[in-house]
Amino acid sequence: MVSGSDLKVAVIGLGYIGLPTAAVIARTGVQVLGIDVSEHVVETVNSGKVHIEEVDLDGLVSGVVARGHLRASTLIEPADVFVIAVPTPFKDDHQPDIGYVLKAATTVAAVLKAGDIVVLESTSPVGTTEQVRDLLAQLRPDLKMPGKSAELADVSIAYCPERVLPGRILVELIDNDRVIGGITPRCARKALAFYRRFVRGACVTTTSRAAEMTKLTENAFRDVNIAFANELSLVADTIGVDVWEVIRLANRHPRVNILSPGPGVGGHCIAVDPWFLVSAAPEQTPLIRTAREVNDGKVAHSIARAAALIDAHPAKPVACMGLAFKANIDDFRESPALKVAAALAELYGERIRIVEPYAQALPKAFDGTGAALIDLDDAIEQCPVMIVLVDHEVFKSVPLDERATKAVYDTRGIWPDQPAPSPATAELRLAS
Ligand code: SAJ
Repeated sequence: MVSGSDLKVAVIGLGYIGLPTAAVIARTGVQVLGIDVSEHVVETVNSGKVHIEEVDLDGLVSGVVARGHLRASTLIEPADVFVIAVPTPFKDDHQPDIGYVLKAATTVAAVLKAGDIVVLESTSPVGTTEQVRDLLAQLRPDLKMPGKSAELADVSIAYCPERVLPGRILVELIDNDRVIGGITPRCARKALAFYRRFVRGACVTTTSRAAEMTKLTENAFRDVNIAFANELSLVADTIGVDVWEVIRLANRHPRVNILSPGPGVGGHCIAVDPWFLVSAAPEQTPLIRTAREVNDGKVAHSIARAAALIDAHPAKPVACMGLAFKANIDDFRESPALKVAAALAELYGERIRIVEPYAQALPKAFDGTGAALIDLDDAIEQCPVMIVLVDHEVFKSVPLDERATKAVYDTRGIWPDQPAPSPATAELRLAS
């Protein structure tokens, strides 16, 4: 591999993973070219700005762009390392869609040369990296591809999943351990040398297929564990017990660590990736599939419980607290909080007030419903009914004396000291 600052890296896809990755690599002094299909994204990055909210990303991007280490374009250029970080959604039937990955590989094929490294970072079904290799082989018959023959390959191809947590991306990109799966051991070693340039965590090599399954396993593990917490919340609701107290108590056991129930599981990873395992082995994955169904089902349950509380307080304004898919971020994609709030806005119209400090305006889902975006202070003043949907820090800090008289449905358990609802409301809750 080319050494030092002569190294040229192209990152394909400047989204939530690609842009921070490109910026972190550029910070090491390497020349990074970010490729995106969106003119808007390219222009934003080239002007030193960011199109996504992530802690400290704006300062980092403006710095590396100003120093000339990061540049964006819609057009690919030759490079020494290609990092593919594009979305891998699923289709309506929960089958994975690797179309963007294959399109990115086609883009790379146009400029690929002997000695280059191609790394796929997108969460992908097992076997995708081999499919990328096969596509590159088909498009570039002049280059020897790894694993195709006993001959030494011209290019190295590996899979290295991102595992960063939104809100902590810049820290975790550096500190988390990385799993690097090569099509061949030599591919893995080449990719390892690249990641060691900017990763402080341990870099562990394996095969591309094991690395692909590892990534899916991590997110399925979290989904199954959240489903357990969500199922407990359904049991507790049915029998009239405070699930938060039960979890706090159970977690005092040295080998029990139950996660938190919520209004469902959102984001573009945990609610998606387990389906890639289910689709690979449908007969062998009843647990993973059921966990997905339990978590998805929590949205309807939360709507019903919120509606019961709202019905118990006719004509009163209702504050829906939060729209983001999780705490302290501005990402509303696949958000259960947004789904619950939008359904309540459809049902109750202008009675619904949305509090979301991370939104400038209400998302399209609220168009025509009459729901309004208000700030937290107005909600505390105006709304006797409160539905907590996101555990934003700013919501947690509302003291009891400002909410003691409110009728609250707290899907996130952020206000453990909230007085129990009146008996009439409790009955409605149990009936829902
Ligand atoms: N959630 C709960 N209860 C919990 C924890 C989470 O309801 O106890 C909900 C959140 O509110 C949110 C969803 O689950 O709606 C997912 O949030 P998250 O914080 O668990 O995960 P993500 O989607 O932000 O990031 C995950 C991480 N994976 C794991 O923790 C195994 C991250 O490390 C991955 O890099 C990321 O997916 C990804 O890109 O795959």
